[in-house]
Amino acid sequence: MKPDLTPITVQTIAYDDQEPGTSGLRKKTKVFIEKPHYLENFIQSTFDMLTQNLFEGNADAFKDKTLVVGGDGRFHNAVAIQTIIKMAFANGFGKIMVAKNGHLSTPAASAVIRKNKALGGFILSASHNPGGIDGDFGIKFNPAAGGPAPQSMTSKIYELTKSITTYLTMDFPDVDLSELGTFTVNGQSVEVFDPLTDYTELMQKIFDFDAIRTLFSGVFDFRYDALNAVTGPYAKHIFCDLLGAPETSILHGTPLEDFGGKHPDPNLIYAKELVDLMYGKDAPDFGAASDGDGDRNMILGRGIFVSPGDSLAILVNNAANYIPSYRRGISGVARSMPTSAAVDLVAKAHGISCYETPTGWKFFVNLMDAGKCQICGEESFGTGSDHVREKDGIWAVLAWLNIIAKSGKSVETLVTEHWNRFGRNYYQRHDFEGLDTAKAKKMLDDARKGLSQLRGQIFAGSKVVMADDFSYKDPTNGEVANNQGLRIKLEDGSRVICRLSGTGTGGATLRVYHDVYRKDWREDPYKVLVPLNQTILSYLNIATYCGVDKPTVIT
Ligand code: G16
Repeated sequence: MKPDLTPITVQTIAYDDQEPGTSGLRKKTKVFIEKPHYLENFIQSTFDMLTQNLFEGNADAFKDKTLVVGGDGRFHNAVAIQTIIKMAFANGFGKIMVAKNGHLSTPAASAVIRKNKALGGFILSASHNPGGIDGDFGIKFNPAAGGPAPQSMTSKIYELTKSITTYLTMDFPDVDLSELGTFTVNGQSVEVFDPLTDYTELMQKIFDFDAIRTLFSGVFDFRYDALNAVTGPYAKHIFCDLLGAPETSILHGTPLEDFGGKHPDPNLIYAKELVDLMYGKDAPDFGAASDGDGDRNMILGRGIFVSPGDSLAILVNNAANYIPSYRRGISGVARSMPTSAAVDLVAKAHGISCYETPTGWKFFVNLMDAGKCQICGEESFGTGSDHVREKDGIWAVLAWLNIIAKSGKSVETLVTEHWNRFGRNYYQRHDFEGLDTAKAKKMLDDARKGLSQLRGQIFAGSKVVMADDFSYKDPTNGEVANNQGLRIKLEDGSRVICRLSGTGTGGATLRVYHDVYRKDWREDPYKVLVPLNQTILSYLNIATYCGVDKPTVIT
């Protein structure tokens, strides 16, 4: 029986809380399930934003356009994907490309959008946030360049969600996503594609697979923890099938709807099993982990954790020497403002530009499109390059493996050689989760007011040379982003930064970032950071404002 492809107009009510945060719309899963048409409103508003922003309101604009759809496999993905397929059909998309089983990592989505010249794609994920009915769900739209939607798009989507009254859909049976294939009706098609193909091809172009294969064929002991999230199949295919690592090197490699109860965040707290292994007796040579949607990474050597800021700096310093795709040198680098300034020193030594942007990968995208930066990174365990327009967990792991394979050096040697040459940025982020939003905002507002008086004063034993609320002017289009975090810079090169997270789903999360620079790196990291930590907490007066004085998570 032919499906009925008549668009149906459904009446809906608008919500006022659909403003995308640092990376898309993230809410408790129950919000998406229990609030009528919550997901549909966001999708229709995105389609309407596209027709208004790009096609002057032309309703036929999507006829020859492709939309990519996939997600990290978390609970509610399957339902949401079928909703999007029907709405995209009703809104006239010529082709809808859906990943097999709906599983598509964020960097792979970026690769697929770019390779297929799609108008964009929806990625269903709340990234590193826990999943399941009591966890989080999320949706983000990436336009044609393959990166996160810029502010001009997300604010328009938000505006439209506040006044939406109807959306379009169709009534046809769910598409079977378990088999590859294409189904076409009246010139519109749904293609179920293999999510590994385009991404793997790209990795093979960038890295020296032969060198890594040789490394794996020896005694090198490798572990990768996919944390029951989307990268499991990518890791098995790339590290095991193509590079020869044993299957046992992949931990938690099967994507599960609730991540097996895990918090799919690759850091020292949530990837504890891997961390214990890497610090234990007979530890492997190399360990890595990735998050829910595969864009974050954590790198460990035997008994050593590589902080994201150091990882970025070390990759930039070594890429041209060892990784085929970067052999002509790196055109420029970027880091988010709270990320440790370790990469700045490397950029200076290499004579390349280094950009400091607000938190959010979307700020790197314009720089990459303009050819101003090639490798970027964030303290939140994100590293990537201009091969796609998202951060990329498996890319970072392959980059480290490629450097290790070609240099013959261990993780520990690469890190300590780096510190010997450049000095060390001792770095820690303290998160205070679940704060009352109004109280946390008031605390930062009051702290902001005092910043101008801090200049010249002694703070944690060093003179304050700069204290402000970070503003960023995009060098490619002049767009300004204000209020991106309070930062205090000291004469000895150290910095402390405070901002509220834009990815949480319950209350406010205060993030306090400590970045202490020492030329001699042999000091105890915890002792080095204590004075700065104590001074900033008393400056914020967090105990009085928020009733807490200890972070919930330290990374
Ligand atoms: C997202 C963004 C990143 C950002 C991170 C943390 O990552 O893509 O650019 O650094 O959130 O943001 P916040 O400090 O506001 O919580 P992901 O991996 O969650 O998509």
